Amino acid sequence: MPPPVTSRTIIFSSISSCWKQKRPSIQISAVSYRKFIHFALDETKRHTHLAPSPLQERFNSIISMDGEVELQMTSFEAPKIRLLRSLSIETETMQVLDFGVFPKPEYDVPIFCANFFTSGNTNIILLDLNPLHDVINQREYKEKYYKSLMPLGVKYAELLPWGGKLTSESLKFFSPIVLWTKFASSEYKHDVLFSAFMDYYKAWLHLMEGAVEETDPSGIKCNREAQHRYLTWRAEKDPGHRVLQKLIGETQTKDLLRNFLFHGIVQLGSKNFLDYFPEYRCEDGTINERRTIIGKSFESRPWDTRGEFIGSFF
Ligand code: BLA
Repeated sequence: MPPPVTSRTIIFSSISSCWKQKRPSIQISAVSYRKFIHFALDETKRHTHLAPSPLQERFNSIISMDGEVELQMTSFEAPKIRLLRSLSIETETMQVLDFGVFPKPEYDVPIFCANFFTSGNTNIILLDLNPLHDVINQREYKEKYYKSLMPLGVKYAELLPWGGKLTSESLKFFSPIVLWTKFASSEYKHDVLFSAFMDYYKAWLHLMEGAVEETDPSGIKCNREAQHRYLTWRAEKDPGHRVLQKLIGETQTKDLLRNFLFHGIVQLGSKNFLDYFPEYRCEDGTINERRTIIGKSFESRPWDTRGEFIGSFF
């Protein structure tokens, strides 16, 4: 019989040496992010009409090169949503969720972003409503979407404290309510993460529901380019690349990144990575493989509780 579905299940190992010592070793079975995806899909369906994405046919399941790991993919679209997609990996030792929702260019709402990497006892977590436009210098955009969400962000930033220094360039893709955290697995932390995910997703759906369609072609162009720049950044520099490459090799990883996870790179614009991020250009014209040119920084949370940016880019 399968074990009951809880975020953690305690298994008493039957390894004989443990029993001999009358001290069963306690193993914590792997966390699962499956319920996160179920919640998001159910909740989305309560607000809008989800239709399968044309990408679903080609991106459904990939088996790793060693035949041991399955990467599972799901994708949908909706009247205001260009692409809702998830990638999940669940093995005994590693659990990954990359869940993202990208609005159509007619809407300037943020991009929903949940990236969870769990390996053994370690959890590397990024949860945010990634802003489409600059929230460090553009007060209007920041206030439009994040002012009312600050109490939510402050609550969870206390429960899931800042994860320490990170690629400085990434910060411009984050909002004042970003949750960037690392923690050792515990039932409590995973429950908090699930609550945060549910609350952030409901908040995002609410923004989406209230979003008014942009009709001015220059406004649509601006949204499209901002999303294209975001996709271009992530398809090139996302920290998960190395793990994916190890599992499925370079060619399949590139295909997965460009045509599924960050689909839109080809469709939404024609600029390339170096057009957007020229500081990564090497002398021979190639892209610098380092993830950061500036270096890692932001030891502590660079946003205050009112959503003011208090960090510095030097
Ligand atoms: C680490 N993932 C990180 C870090 C961030 C993110 C900020 C800290 C390292 C750093 O400084 O960059 C996540 N960064 C993001 C996100 C954005 C960004 C979401 O700029 C969006 C704009 N992570 C995944 C997936 C895997 C994964 C799918 O999302 C694996 C398949 C792994 N992330 C992963 C690993 C690390 C990490 C292994 C630690 C190793 C490292 O720092 O390189």
